[in-house]
Amino acid sequence: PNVLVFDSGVGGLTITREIVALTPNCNITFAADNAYFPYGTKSEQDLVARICHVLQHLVQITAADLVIIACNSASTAALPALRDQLAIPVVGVVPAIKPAAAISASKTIGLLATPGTVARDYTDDLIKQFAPDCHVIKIGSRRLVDMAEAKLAGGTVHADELANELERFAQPDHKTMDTVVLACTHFPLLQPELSQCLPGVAHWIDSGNAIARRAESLLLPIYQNKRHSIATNSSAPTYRCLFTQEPRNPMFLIEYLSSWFTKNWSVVIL
Ligand code: DGN
Repeated sequence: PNVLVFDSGVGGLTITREIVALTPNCNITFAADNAYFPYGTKSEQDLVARICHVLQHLVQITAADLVIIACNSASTAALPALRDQLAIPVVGVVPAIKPAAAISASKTIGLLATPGTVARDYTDDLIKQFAPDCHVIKIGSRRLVDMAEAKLAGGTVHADELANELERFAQPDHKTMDTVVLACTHFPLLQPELSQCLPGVAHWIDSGNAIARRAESLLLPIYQNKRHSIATNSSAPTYRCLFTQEPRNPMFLIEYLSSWFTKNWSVVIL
């Protein structure tokens, strides 16, 4: 099977990593629409138009059997439109409020996302549905996305800049916050730095593993149809990254990917 994982930037790689770990025999294309980066500050209307247009093309050229929208900003805006448009299953990544509410002992949860995701009704509905008994402190940050992008282009994450962005979480009345939802796929890339900055947070929740399990369950019937075994695939799977414009430091990115994956990734600019 061919799996397409999509984001506006390198954040979707955190979801890709979990998918490769769980279903290593799929052909994986990670596609970043970096020519239209960042999605996190665009209007819902612009995102729906752009994502539907790009995905139509990407699904065709990759012969995808399954697409994963590995971006909370895109998923909370465009999932219904994409599901209407595409004939293949579409998995979205949305804030993991439910597991966070279940694990938080203090019932004070931080939600770290892009400004778009934080402001969307979709996110408020998730909170109402899954965390009605929790106090949810939201931070919408575009800067953290840039910091994650810079890190994967070889840059340094500065602790004081990170602390500045997280200042809202440091208010005295937020001392009881024990759980933070990483509701942007870029943010697990900053996990070590975030933990250092907020040592009091016991649980950092991202959607990677849950999404990979959902993808696996949708892929099983596709494997069966294609007469492949999910455990052993005779032909070696291919892994590649597509970008809609040249990434900032492709050599560093390839090196970074080789620290995650045993197999080599090819990088293609569309
Ligand atoms: N990775 C995206 C998300 O999960 O919301 C954000 C990327 C962006 O364009 N800001």
